[in-house]
Amino acid sequence: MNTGMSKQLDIPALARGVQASDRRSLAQAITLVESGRADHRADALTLLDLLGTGKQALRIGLSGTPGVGKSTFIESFGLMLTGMGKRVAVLAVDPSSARSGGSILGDKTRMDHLARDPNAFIRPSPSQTQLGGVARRSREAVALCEAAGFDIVLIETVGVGQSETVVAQMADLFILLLAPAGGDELQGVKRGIMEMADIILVNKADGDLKPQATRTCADYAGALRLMRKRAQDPDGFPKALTISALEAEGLHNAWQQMTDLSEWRRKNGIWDSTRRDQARYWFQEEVRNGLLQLLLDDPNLAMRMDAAQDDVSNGRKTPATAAADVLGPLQDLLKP
Ligand SMILES: Nc1nc2c(ncn2[C@@H]2O[C@H](COP(=O)(O)OP(=O)(O)OP(=O)(O)O)[C@@H](O)[C@H]2O)c(=O)[nH]1
Ligand SMILES: [Mg+2]
Repeated sequence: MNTGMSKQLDIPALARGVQASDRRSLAQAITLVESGRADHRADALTLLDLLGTGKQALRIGLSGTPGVGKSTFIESFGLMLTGMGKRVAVLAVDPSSARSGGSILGDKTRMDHLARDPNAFIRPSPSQTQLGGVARRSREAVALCEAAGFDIVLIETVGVGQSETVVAQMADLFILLLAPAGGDELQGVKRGIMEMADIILVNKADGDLKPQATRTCADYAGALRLMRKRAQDPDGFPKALTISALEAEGLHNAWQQMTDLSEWRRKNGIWDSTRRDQARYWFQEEVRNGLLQLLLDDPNLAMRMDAAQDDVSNGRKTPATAAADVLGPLQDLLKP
């Protein structure tokens, strides 16, 4: 834990620091919500309650497989936004251990200018635990950035499956970054992830790759048109565009599309209803995870779980019967 956190924390002072957009306070507050310690958790809840819900940032989820250009995009897109006078926070959600020290170093150089921009705040991904923990910390970090008055919060994740769902559940817009595809086949993008995307950006539309990027973009635009119409979309969305993060091409258009979409959603009540749905979703997740944790912390139950797992792996019991045996006494407990 950070040096500044060994002492008793002055939570009201920390809250004021965050609201005044003091970077050190914000960094410290994020460290606090990321902490696994029980006393830190209590402080974190107090802090989040003190901050309450204030101004809303535009939360943009961004996903893409390794090497597609996420860091390069965040650097050039982020600089474009700060150049327009916007304040931009960047967070990373990384549930896997896939991110090596190397790519964190890579990020440092790729987001070099943005990292030094006084109107930007970049928070690298915390060391990974299970997805439930990552999701909570990221969601609370987003709330802290909002409380600190950022206009835009970019939430990046490597496309590894589950993490997209987590990011989509805390974002107002979900952007999928893709690279130009090799042949005429669509890249192995899972249908579920395509269905989450509000805007697909085919990156690297520059130099030799440009014709390929244009073709890939047309393929995806076609695929998107075949998908079921969603209630949260105006005509023409979701859509696919080409960009070059490296040459900062197409970024203004991408931003225009994002603002058009989010303004339409605000006007049509979808922005608010989505945030309400998300709040309910996270409440349910917290309760689910909390219940599970309560149970796993109980030494008796842990022993029974171990025994039941042995029975299942040895074929003495079916998974369903073993689970019913473990849960039976709990059901009795909950009976009035
Ligand atoms: N030609 C071209 N290359 C790009 C573009 N954007 C990124 N690249 C290159 O693609 C490589 C990967 O870029 P990154 O931005 O590190 O990709 P990433 O998605 O952040 O990768 P991970 O952090 O490993 O998940 C680098 O060599 C970039 O220079 C682009 O618009 N055009
Ligand atoms: Mg990166």
